[in-house]
Amino acid sequence: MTKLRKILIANRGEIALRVVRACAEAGIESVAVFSEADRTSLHVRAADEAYPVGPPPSAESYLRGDKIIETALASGADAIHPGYGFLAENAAFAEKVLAAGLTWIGPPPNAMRLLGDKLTARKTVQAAGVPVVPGMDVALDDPALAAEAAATVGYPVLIKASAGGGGKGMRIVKSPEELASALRSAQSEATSSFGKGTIYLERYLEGVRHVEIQIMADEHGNVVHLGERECSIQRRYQKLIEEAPSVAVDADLRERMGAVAVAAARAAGYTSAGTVEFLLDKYRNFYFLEVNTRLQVEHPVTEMVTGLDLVLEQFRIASGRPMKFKQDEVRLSGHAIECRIAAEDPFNNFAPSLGDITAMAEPGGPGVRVDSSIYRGGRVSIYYDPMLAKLIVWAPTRAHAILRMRRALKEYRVVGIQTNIPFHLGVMQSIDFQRGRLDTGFVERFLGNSGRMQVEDTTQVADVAAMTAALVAARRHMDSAAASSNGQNSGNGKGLDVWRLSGRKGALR
Ligand code: MV4
Repeated sequence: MTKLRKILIANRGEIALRVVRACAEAGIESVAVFSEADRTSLHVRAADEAYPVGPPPSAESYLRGDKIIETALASGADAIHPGYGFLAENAAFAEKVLAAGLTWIGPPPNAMRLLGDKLTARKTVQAAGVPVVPGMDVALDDPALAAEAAATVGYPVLIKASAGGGGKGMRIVKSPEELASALRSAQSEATSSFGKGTIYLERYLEGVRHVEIQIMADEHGNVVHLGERECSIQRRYQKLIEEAPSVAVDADLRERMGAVAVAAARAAGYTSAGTVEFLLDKYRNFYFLEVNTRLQVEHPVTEMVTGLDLVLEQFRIASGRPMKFKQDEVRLSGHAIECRIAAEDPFNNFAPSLGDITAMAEPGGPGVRVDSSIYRGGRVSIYYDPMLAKLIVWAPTRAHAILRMRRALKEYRVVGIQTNIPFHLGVMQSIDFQRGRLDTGFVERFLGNSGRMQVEDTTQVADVAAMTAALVAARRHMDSAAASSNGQNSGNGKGLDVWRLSGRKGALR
């Protein structure tokens, strides 16, 4: 057992702050690292110590493993937490951390290798009896072989990069004619993104749900699952909304999927937090997709329904202690939803929105959690991911959680840049979402042919009309009040209204 005294967090943004907070609660000192663009960031201000690691581009700062390990050693840290993204799933980096005599707060590098490569993961879990999406367990280097594989699997097929992530190198192929060019472009995208062009092929399943199981394993042979997250609401393979539990999963299915996820983790000698992704069809058949060997963006929804703190559990596991709980002690309670708030304009094809945040108000109140990295005066730059914050709500029921999310989204104000908050409000108001009718086609159906949020949305027209009417009324009222009383409170009650309305006008901006 190694007691953790000081942890360096090799990340930025909300997840760096999230880990700093866990350190503070565990009585562990925290060390932040930052690029030149992040000098005034919240994670830097919140950590006990902070050190620069390079210029804004992540390749010259947050991806500089050597510099980060050097900083950890110089600061006297005894462990590194990678957050998600950047170096989190880099087995070679994890090995270097260990070789430097530091504790790696993540899975063993071998397990990361075994499960991080999707083709290897498919083979590994299949050997453990896990059902996988119909496909071919061979790398597709030869186009003739690929055509044969696709014909055997049946169209439509989905080409995937073995080193994949974020949808890079993924191509849907609907007919044999499209295969050759899709193979070439997938291969070159995989090579440029991952430095490895290995691709493989699966049957492309449609009308299914994306459901993932959170697992947690310690060094004492305890492997547990913490239930599922429904993640079908994605755009361009990026998740937008996640919830726990899934309306499509009952106790029996949860137990079966959980057991399979645990078997996959055991087969790889996994420890720490991880996620096993599945597709779930309407007949309740489920198929293994891939394993994410890290703490995920959406981990808070699992925390809200289990009452556990996954980062604190990661600390326990990394220090060699057994987990605090056994499978039969994991209890799910209520419902949690997460909306990823991003600097993207939903009325303009989700174009990135850059600039300075000139004003901001975050929601609060019962059942609301905001894991955010933004602040007034902060800047959204081209250098990093557009995700600004995660808005997470918990309520006893799903219906209440949806109402709570709508309320919280309306409280959220970000001035200076565009955000996707209107998209989230639209989804919370959609009948399909409210009924839990979710599948991988949800976002496409919701946005329609244009791929954009439609301003014609009835509730929005009503909102805009109401706001315009209020502004016009306020302006008229002030003009007439100014004419009759010179803008002073004349004591006839009219003046008070002027100030109230002008205050409201200010708040509407
Ligand atoms: C699939 C799939 C259908 N068939 N694989 C998306 C992200 C990645 N982690 C896995 N993903 C998918 N893999 C096969 N063989 C459907 C998805 C998928 C999806 C696809 C298109 C549009 C939205 C989606 C949402 C979730 C998952």
